[in-house]
Amino acid sequence: MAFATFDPGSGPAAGYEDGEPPEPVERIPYLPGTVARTAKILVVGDFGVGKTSLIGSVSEIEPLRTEEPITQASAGVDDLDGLTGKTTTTVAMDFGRVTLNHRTALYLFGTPGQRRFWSMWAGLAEGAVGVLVLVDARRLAGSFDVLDQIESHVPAPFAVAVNHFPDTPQHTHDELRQALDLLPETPIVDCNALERTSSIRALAALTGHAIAVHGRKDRKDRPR
Ligand SMILES: Nc1nc2c(ncn2[C@@H]2O[C@H](COP(=O)(O)OP(=O)(O)O)[C@@H](O)[C@H]2O)c(=O)[nH]1
Ligand SMILES: [Mg+2]
Repeated sequence: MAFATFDPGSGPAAGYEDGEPPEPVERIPYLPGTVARTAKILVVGDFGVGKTSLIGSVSEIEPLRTEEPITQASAGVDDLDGLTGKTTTTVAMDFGRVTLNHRTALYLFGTPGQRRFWSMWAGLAEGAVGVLVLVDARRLAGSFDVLDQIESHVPAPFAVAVNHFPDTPQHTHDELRQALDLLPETPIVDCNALERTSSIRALAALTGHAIAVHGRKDRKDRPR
């Protein structure tokens, strides 16, 4: 695969204060004519980590959302601890599209975070070149099983994006790598799912990693 890299600049993800409006996104209904390659990316993560927000912040097409109000019926089933303000939840999937550079567009498929929907992940992952695992460092334990599920049921390479909320504790990447038991080559990036540039930077890190992994696999499979 020969993707050009996207460089949206460096620096830490800016933190949004609660109530601050997200960056507006310019919607572009049609794929630019220069795009020669499209890739499918799965966005996964525990309930409330920011999957719907990330896809909404980057998508150039009106994102497909399947949000429904959280009702009393989910009390005791979905863990809302630490999630004040979350009133809706994804019940099927999120879908969006982003042009990473003039040649490459990504189609983003967001999975529902509730455990009872995890059996859908393997199906949604079919054909995906990579998986972005969003993590909320305030509730790290919720991400352990997500990573297990990805490692055991989804063969695509993955990267971890730590979504920063205003009260997210400061952890180094080494501490997070250890806590989440990640391999040294698994990328960890910081992001703010409400901010387009930051979210694209996370997707670009995943795409770069996926290309490297697929490239190594292709070379290994090539007859000598
Ligand atoms: N401050 C802040 N809030 C966020 C961020 N990402 C998501 N949220 C909020 O967290 C809640 C859950 O996000 P959502 O995208 O629905 O999570 P999902 O369940 O993973 O799809 C929503 O109220 C979002 O507005 C972020 O980066 N910063
Ligand atoms: Mg959602």
